[in-house]
Amino acid sequence: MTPRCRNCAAALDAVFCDLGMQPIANGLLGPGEVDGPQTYYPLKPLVCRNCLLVQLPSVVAREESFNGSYPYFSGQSADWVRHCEAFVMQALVRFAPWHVLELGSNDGTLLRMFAERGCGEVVGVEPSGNVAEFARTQGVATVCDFFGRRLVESELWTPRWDLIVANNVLAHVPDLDDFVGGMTNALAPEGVVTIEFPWIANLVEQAQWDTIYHEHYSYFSLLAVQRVLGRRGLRIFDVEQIATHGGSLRVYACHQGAKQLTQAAVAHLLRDEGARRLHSLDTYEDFQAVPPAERKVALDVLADSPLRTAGYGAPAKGMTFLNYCGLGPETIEFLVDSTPAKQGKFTPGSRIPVLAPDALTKAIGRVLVLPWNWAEEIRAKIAKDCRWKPEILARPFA
Ligand code: DWN
Repeated sequence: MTPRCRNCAAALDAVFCDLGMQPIANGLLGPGEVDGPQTYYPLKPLVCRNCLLVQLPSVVAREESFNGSYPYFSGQSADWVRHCEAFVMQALVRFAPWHVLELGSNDGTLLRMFAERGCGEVVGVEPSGNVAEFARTQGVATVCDFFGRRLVESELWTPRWDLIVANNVLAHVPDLDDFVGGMTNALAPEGVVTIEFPWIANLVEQAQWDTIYHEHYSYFSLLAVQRVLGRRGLRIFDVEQIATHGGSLRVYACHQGAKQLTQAAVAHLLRDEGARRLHSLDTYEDFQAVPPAERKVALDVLADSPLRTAGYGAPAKGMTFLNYCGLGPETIEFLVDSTPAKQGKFTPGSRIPVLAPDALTKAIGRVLVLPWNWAEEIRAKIAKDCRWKPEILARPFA
């Protein structure tokens, strides 16, 4: 059956790229699973000829990724915590919200900051039970469920939310109509929605192909998000570029008829996207996901080395990289990651053990930083903790 665009329902047949069969990126394996069978799904994002939304067909159910053993806890990165602090202060000054709702609130890192600064009602919605439970231990009221129209009608009912925050969650939503429709129904008449997402301009122009994985259903331009929100009653009134996750956008939206004045930044960035040909189907159909040189360099550099190599960080993006390049424990002996939920597990597909950072001993002469988006923070940690100064590598290699 021909897949349909999750924004406009047009038939999808234009291919963005094809990264072969890949496991679920955050589907880390327990010790009892590492030798068992694994499930792989086609990682072949398509682009809608009608609205230019780049997207993975919904071949993987959201419950496969977001369940009781989701291993990503956003507070593990100090740079991310600093990013949240800056946003919270900016949002409090600009909007002075009382009722704050965060969608995909993860471990409560951001919401706790709103609660500590006196907001009257602070609630998170997080579908992964283990992460939601952790947030509750941090004192953050968290509804463990998938957000959408149904949840709004059942639990979050009255449209009282002055600020709805959706950071790095829109890409994870298979049913955009249900999710964004729920935002519209929950938002106070003069409320504001803020949405952060990796900007597809960087994926295309910097070949950030490893950010494509089974967990990210969609890959957004500003134009695509404007169309997704516009079809469900929301208007983008401001936008800014931010540095997180390889370069993202933060958009500010409100009800179509709300008083917020649309800032010139929106038109400017749309014009910029046009100039970068991101409003042209050809740009997406011609996308060469993995620079051939990079895959070869990865294999030459990593596989043919006298140095024993470990990886730093076990990010979802790292799973695409390891599996697409065919790198396993014979090349990268283990990964270290500060997230307790990832330690003692094995990477999906490549079956590389994930250990705590103290596993990095001087026997390791080379370290591959898999979350290149946090390379600076990780390089500083390696410099401080590894007195023998291992060689450090990070994408892009070419
Ligand atoms: O969209 C998503 C983004 C926001 O976060 C989700 N799909 C899941 C996740 O993607 P990711 O796993 O690629 O994100 P990160 O933030 O690049 O992952 C960094 C990993 O590295 C984490 O497992 C934590 C770890 N880490 C560490 O061990 N020591 C990170 C830093 C900075 C460190 O110092």
